[in-house]
Amino acid sequence: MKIDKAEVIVTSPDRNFVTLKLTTDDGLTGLGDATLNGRELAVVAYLTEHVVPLLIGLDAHRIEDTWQFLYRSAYWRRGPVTMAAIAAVDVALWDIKAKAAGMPLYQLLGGASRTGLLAYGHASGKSNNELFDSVREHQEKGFQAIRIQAGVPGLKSIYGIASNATFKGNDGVRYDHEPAQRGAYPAEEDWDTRSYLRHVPTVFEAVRNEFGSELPLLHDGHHRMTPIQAAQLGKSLEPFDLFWLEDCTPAENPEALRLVRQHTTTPLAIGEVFNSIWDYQQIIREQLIDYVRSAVTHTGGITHLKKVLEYASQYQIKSGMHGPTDISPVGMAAAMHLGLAIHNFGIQEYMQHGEKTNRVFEQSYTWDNGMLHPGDQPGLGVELNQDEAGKYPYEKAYLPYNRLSDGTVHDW
Ligand code: CS2
Ligand code: MG
Repeated sequence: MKIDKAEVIVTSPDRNFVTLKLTTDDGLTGLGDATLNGRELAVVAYLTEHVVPLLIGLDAHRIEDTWQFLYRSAYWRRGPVTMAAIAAVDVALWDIKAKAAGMPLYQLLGGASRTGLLAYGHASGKSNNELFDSVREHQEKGFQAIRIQAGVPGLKSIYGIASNATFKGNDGVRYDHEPAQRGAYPAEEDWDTRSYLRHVPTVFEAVRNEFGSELPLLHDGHHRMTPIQAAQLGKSLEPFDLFWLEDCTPAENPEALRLVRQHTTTPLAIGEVFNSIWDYQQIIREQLIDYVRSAVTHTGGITHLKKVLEYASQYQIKSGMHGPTDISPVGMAAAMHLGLAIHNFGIQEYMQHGEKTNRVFEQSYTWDNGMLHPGDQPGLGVELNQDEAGKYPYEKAYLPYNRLSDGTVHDW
């Protein structure tokens, strides 16, 4: 079974997505997500110019060998663009192999280790009342775990607050927070860590008082704190028993997490901007995190992320795969199949895609009482409607960036 055709499909229904579609000489097709939010066209070029020409004629069954060929033959290794491109090929080949076997993909990964995948959604609000409404809406939609992001007094705009926290579109109420704004230049947001550190504990105290102590609550620090500030926040949130504090400090310096770990027992999740096992090596070996945040889409696909999670399982570290709307339905399906099969599944991020996106990507996953399941269609269970995709051409979009009050650029 040879790869006969490889297409890079860019479409922008609710936001930009890059999808690789492989077709074999016996007519089987496979999809892979290659979306890198704000840098989509870099991956398009990497695939179109440097990868697609090498795929034609390869044996579609040789997934590991193709992975190693694309990784090692490039000479220049790792990085989000390379690993997103390799991920797209990898997932498309897994999709094909599972279709050829007549099985849902998770069956080829060892079969189901659970009946469903606990998911968490994103609640947000500029005020506590707006936040509480958003939490209630997520509970009404079935979410059993909820991420809490709140406005900070004195800051004009801040990460994670939906422009319209409850998007009342044709597909009903949907939390809609696409951080990447369409436009020719990144939006500038403001930031002040001290205001944030003073405010966040009051938000979680209010949420616990309103919703009780049982509801699993998560929070995303989004890379903005120094290690000692992250330690301070983790410690101040201990009374509110978080499921996790995410990206508490920029992850390029793994040793920073040693200091955070010394000061707080709040569980830590890191890795949505990581793209290889080597990014995790020290923080897994030293048990500096509790959850691996990578998405299949950005970490070399199912083949590589499965290796990361197997390494993490030796240290009782679990998965917490990245799943915002910039992970396409193809990437989400890959995450669900992998999450269903591995033993050390933790939780799956799940921001529901919009109506237009769901028309472009025909999916067979299920969402029931806060649990996801990839479904039992052969393969990934996602098909791309190329006519529908053609209605939505690419539109340049950038993630925002931060400046402090004195104008210094800061992590967003
Ligand atoms: C966030 C993302 O979902 C998350 O945890 O960190 O919204 C992130 O900001 C975007 O995926 C970046 O593209
Ligand atoms: Mg995050």
